[in-house]
Formats: sequence, C-alpha cells, structure tokens
Amino acid sequence: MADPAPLPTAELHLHIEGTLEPELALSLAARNRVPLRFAGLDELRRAYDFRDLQSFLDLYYELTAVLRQPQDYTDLAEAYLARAAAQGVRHAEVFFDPQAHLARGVPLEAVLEGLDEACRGGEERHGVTVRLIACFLRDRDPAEAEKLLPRLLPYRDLVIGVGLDSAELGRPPELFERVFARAADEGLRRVAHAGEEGPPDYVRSALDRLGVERIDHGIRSLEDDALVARLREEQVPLTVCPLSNVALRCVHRLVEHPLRRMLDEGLVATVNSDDPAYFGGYLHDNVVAASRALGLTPEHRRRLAENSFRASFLPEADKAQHL
Ligand code: ES4
Ligand code: ZN
Repeated sequence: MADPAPLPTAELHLHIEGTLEPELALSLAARNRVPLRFAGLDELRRAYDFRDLQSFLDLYYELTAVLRQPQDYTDLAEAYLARAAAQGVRHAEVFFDPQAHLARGVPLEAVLEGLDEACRGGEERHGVTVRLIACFLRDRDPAEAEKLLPRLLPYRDLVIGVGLDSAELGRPPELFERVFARAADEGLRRVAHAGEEGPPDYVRSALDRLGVERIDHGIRSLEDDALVARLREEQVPLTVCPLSNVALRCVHRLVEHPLRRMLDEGLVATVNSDDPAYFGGYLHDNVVAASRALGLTPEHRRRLAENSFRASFLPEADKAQHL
C-alpha cells in the first residue's frame, strides 16, 4: 500500500540536540575544531547502534560537544524545522538540555540566542510555530536544576516550560519536586519523561509529585491497569516515540509497540520523533512505520494529529485554528 500523506501535526517530544545529523556533527566539529574519535562519516554512522537508553545518551552527549556558538544552534534548529515542515509539522514544542551545554562552558545565552534566531524565522520560512521546553537532566544533582530555573525566566516568551530527561532508572521524578513546584509558581508548563525505561510508578509520581501536564513516553504505563484507567479518566497526554522505543530496545520490535493499544484504550497518545537523527526518522516517518507495523487506520492517524494539537500548550484559540 502507498504511504499515507502527512497530516498537519504538532510535535511535542523532540530534543533539538537529537536532530544533529552525522553530516552536520562532522561539519560543526571541523568548524569549531572539536576533536571527535570518529575518522569519518561511515565510522560515525556505525556508532548508532544502541543497547539501551544509556548507550544512546553516551553518544548523544559526546556529539553535543560540537555545538559551541550561537550560529551552531541556529543551523541545527533551522535544519530541523525544514525537515519537520516537510513531514507535516505545523507547531513544535522543542526540548533542549541547558545543563548539557553549561557543563561544557557554553553560556545559556549563546544557546538561546542561536535557537531564538531559528525559531523566530520558523513560521515565516517553514510555516512552523516553535516554543522551547528546558529539560533538567535527572542524572545530575537536583540542586543544579534549582539554580538553573531562575536563569530561564528572562526567556519566557520562548521558553514556556520545563521537562525532565536523561537516564531514568534509579532517578525517580520526586527528586525534582522542589524545582517543579517553583516552575509551577512561575506559571511555566511542566512535562516529564516517565515510563520509558522506568516503572509505571514513575509515571504516577510525575503526575502526583511534579504536577506534570503531559507524560513523555509513558509506554510502561500499560503494565498497570489502574494507571491506564487513571490516564484515560484524566485524559493525560502521552508523547509516544515508536522508532525511539525500538532503537533503545524499550520495545522489542515495532509490531509489539503499545501505541495502537493506547489509542484503542482511549488514551491521549501522540506520535513524535524524540531524537530523529539517531533513531531513523522524523515525525511522519514514525507515523508511517507505526501504521505499517500496527495496522493503524486513517481514523487512528486523524486521532493522533488531533491529539497532538489538543495536547499542545498553544492558546485555545490557536488550537482551534488547527483542529
Ligand atoms: C532522550 Cl530518548 C531520551 N530519553 C531520555 N532522555 C533523553 N534525552 C534525549 N533523548
Ligand atoms: Zn525524549
């Protein structure tokens, strides 16, 4: 069967650092004279074979080191927006990892100046509106996240919320209760990765202790019937990333992915690309692959697109324009 055409969609789970294609990584490494341990493109490409979340994160943080100047961040985001627009993305709520840059001596101001340049042109050049969500790295000290939060506040027009990402196991959401409470007091939107590699209890804790408005991944929720009932009753959006889950071996094979069950259970699931340069595809590539493997119908795909705008942090009037 022919591939379905892309539907207008909001992308809600996309790490801008995860859009760094190997070609751009090598060219920025050369431009910034950052030494990499890879001799060339072929050798770098061979490193994209992951056992689990941690083995991916090791490469992701290693390559992030090529990003040094505002222009690098502009080039990165501009390339993402061009690709995303071609795949039906009309609005993107884009994650970035401030601590991954600060820890290497790149000022927050340089990161945001570069991203802002690309994002402000997103609508005119690509028809994509963009907002940013700053993620705290859960494998670092929560006190570091608490120090970072006030530094984000001057950028509120662009940075509309906070998230929680990086290595999940052994790092339960409640470690970040205080910084999320402060973010809520400041009127920031809140999301968290939970139930990717971690247990269903982390999903519950993200909701109850962090007050998050969406769960990123959440696929392990399906192991817990009471949690599924709650997610359905409260219509909690889940930002699901099928190709990511297979690449990181959270799901064995795409045919075993729970996306279709989530939709059929009445959960507010959306499809997203997570780290498309690493996992083999952008948003519509994920929809196409999941459709083939799981037999998604046109009605499933319409629901995914509708859910994406419903679950977005767009003002209600803007959502209505897309629905
Ligand atoms: C991530 Cl797939 C995934 N999970 C958790 N943290 C991340 N950071 C970037 N990609
Ligand atoms: Zn993610």
